[in-house]
Amino acid sequence: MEQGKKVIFSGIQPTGKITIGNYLGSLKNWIGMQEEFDCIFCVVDMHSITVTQVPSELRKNTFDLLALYMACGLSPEKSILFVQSHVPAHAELTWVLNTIAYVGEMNRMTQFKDKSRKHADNINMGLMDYPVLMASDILLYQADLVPVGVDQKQHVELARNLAQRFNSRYSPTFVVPDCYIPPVAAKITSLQDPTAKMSKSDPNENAVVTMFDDKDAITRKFKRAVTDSDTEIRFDREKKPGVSNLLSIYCGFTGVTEKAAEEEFAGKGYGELKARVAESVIAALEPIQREQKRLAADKAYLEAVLKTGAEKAERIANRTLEKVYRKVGFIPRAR
Ligand code: ATP
Ligand code: LTN
Repeated sequence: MEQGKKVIFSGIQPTGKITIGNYLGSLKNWIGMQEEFDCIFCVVDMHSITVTQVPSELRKNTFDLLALYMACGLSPEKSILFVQSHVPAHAELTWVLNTIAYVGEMNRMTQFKDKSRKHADNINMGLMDYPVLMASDILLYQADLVPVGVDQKQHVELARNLAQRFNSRYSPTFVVPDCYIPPVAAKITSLQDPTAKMSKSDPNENAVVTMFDDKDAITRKFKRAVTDSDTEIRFDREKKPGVSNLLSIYCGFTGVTEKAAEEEFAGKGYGELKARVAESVIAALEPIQREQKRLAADKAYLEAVLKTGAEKAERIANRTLEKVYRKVGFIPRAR
């Protein structure tokens, strides 16, 4: 870590197939940050067991996600890439932060309420504690900036509050992180219900385009995407959420501005819009998919990346955890 550079921390859960929403809202924005900042990117496997997982699938998804990170352009030379469960400090700091997080504020977290509704048979303590674990991820590395999709803003706010609360109750310890929400495509919505977030746990396959979908699947899903009954192609999130979502996806994958996209599609029909969006997604995903496949087949390499990543991450995390333990009054273990 270089002195004076800002620190970036972010992560994605290895639950199922990563969607183009995850990619545009988070992963894609991390790539360019590697040049300017000290970046730490995590596969947050501990978060994913807050909903029921099949262990063998979780293992596969973890490697697949790391391979996807690298295929998209995250470099283990430039950034720290690691798996959350390899660094015990995440769980350890969570315990301490739990003691300054209030049940009332945890109960108000939107994602907790949503997931409690979706998984009514498994409202476990981990699901409620999820945002505190996320705060630990961020605060352990003294991150200045957390690039996430808009749905995670409330969780980053909680991390800020916990950092400030700890700092004022004990003494300055944590950097108070800022949230970075991308200017375009911060919330890609479902292709079947354009008012709902595109989510990798959505059981309706047609609603979601994943980073692993082939050409035919992508074309088919966009063809079936819900739009509206008028014919005009323009951004209007309120009145035309489906069309706006398609335009956002197009802008996200091509780098074209919103205004330019509107001009490009002026007077065209929805059929053409859908076909062109599909083409832009296919063109962007094809090289990523090829590289992801190649990397995922090289387990030994991925394991080596994770080993180095965990060692680097642990050094930083343990420094923060030691400070925290000292401040709360835990006596140091004799060496
Ligand atoms: P799940 O459906 O399993 O809850 P998820 O699809 O919300 O998962 P996460 O692992 O929770 O995925 O999120 C990873 C990152 O992707 C976060 O930064 C989140 O804000 C971002 N993200 C998720 N869905 C979208 C979306 N539809 N549009 C933009 N960003 C998104
Ligand atoms: N909760 C996040 C994933 C996540 C995360 C983090 C993101 C876990 N820990 C730390 C940024 C920083 C989500 O996207 N659902």
